Amino acid sequence: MKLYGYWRSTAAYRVRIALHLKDIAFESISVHLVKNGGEQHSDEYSELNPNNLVPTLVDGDFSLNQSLAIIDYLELRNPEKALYPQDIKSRAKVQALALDVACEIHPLNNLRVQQYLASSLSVTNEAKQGWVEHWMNVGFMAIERQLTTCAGQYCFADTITLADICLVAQVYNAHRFNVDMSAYPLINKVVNNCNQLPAFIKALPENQPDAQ
Ligand SMILES: N[C@@H](CCC(=O)N[C@@H](CS)C(=O)NCC(=O)O)C(=O)O
Repeated sequence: MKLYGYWRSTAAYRVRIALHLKDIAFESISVHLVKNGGEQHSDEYSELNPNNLVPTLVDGDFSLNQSLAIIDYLELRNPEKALYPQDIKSRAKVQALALDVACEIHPLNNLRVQQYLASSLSVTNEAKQGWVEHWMNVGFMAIERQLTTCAGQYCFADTITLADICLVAQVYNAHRFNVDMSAYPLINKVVNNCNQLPAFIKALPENQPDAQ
């Protein structure tokens, strides 16, 4: 299996965590998101993923984009070490938490959005930082409230799920952008617990071969 990603990509980070949790061997192929105007825009990569975004998973002659679709594929392909609870209501709750990160926070702060703010709308670095902090805080506030009803050691009781995978990667990104996380004790606790686990440590951006 091959994973096209980038060490700092939060979406690729999610998939790496899932692969390590499931003990699936994979080869990482780096797509540098900044060098030469961004390798995600190269003809070769565009052929593989017309969205020009990472990650893309290649499993034999099958390729797939969208980190949550990839994780769902891995879950069905390798159901042991499940990333979702069995009970359908719990499963739906976990999915909703994951989507709270993947749909409500991540896309607004993506590289291409930030590039557009700066280049087409002439937004200053300071205002861009304000944008990032605003959308992260809106999302984290809602997640923190939800965790009061469902968190245990992890987002959903005491078992690792897709929600933890998404949250850990997003909080990494928040630290990268110096977002003040002090208002989110439950998020910090859950992320701290996850980051003690070998799969999460192996998946850390700094532990990737293309980390600079
Ligand atoms: N919804 C997509 C998001 C993918 C995405 O936005 N990836 C970012 C890195 S985290 C990217 O490739 N950005 C490149 C760009 O914005 O040009 C997923 O979950 O896979």
